[in-house]
Amino acid sequence: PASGQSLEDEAEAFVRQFHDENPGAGPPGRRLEEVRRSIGEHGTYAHTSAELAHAARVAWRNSKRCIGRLYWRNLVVRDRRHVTTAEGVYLECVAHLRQAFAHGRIRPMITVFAPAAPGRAGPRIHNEQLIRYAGYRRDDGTVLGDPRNVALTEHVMKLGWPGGPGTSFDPLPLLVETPGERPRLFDIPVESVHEVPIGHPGLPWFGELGLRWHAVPAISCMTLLAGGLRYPAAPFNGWYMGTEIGARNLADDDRYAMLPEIARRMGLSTAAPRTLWKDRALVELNVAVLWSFQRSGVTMSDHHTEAERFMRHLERERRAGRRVPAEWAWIVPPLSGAATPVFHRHYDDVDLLPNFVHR
Ligand code: HEM
Ligand code: NRG
Repeated sequence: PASGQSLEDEAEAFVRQFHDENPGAGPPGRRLEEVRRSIGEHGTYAHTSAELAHAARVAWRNSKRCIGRLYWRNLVVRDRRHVTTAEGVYLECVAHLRQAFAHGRIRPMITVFAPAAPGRAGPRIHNEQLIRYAGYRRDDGTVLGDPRNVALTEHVMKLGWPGGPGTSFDPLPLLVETPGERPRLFDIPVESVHEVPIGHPGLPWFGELGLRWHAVPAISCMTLLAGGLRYPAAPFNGWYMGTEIGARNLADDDRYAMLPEIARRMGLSTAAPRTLWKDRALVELNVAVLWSFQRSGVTMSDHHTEAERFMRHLERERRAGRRVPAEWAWIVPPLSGAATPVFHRHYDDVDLLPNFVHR
């Protein structure tokens, strides 16, 4: 159990919430009896598939760092609790990527594998996301690829990964651990890693930078907590908001750090901060990312649209009589924060269940 309550109490709160929010399911009495009996006899219980789907959607609704929650009811839930082998987990992750990509019309989706049970951990995916780019540390201390993933890259290479082709954008293999098996590595088929090459609508040289990014952000390092049960392998995805790539992944000093080169190519003086060369390079990089995803037919939202949607979400949830937990520092976009409505207010920073937590 997550909240410090007993399994029984968390299970009961969850079952009551499920029946409250799904009047079609009738009163909770019989289900509560059943769950109590199962916990008494086996030390655990199993969610019904309807409960599991509700748990995943509400966990998204309660994700206080996520600006994209307006569509929480539309989350597609793939119930794969019967899949327990590493190979099975890997194959289902590949299927998830294909179904979520959906030819570019990205669908928010979660695949839920077996929960942890008394005396048996569930399966686990060690990667932070299903698709991550390798970061190879060179002898001079610099990094080829994504510096964020140096530790994972070194780890999988120790486990036998021979390394990719040696570009700045080599997808890492999936590292899956199941109870009773050693962690195993699986290459994601190249045709399952959809990527967008980055160009710019008005700067012809931009494509020469060779930048690209994967289409689907699929977080695989968080545990789904619901009704006192833990689902350690429950990868989920939505679509990207442009700033995640344009103002962070490709821009941060400790990531791809592209701003100096972009500014140089734009002919800006990088001598003094007050010329705002970083800001001007950031804007063009973000224009490039948004334009490129659109050109490739891949769903992506901009931070103005996503902030507007989040304001609608706040209003809709208020009318439903629910609190909206949110963390200001994560909700406000990393570019033009105060030019979006989400900047100009306070949020309710509270932890509700079901939820996703870092391991
Ligand atoms: C965080 C956008 C879908 C759960 C975030 C962040 C953004 C975002 C911008 C902050 C990320 C960062 O700063 O690194 C979106 C958009 C979606 C979407 C545009 C489109 C539908 C989802 C879905 C789920 C989800 C489907 C779960 C079912 C989360 C969680 C975090 C998060 C748990 C916090 C991650 C962490 O602590 O590292 N989202 N999201 N989001 N989102 Fe969403
Ligand atoms: N910033 C991270 C992804 C974090 C989650 N963002 C989403 N989630 N859009 C990155 O890879 O840049 N989602 O489920 O859609």
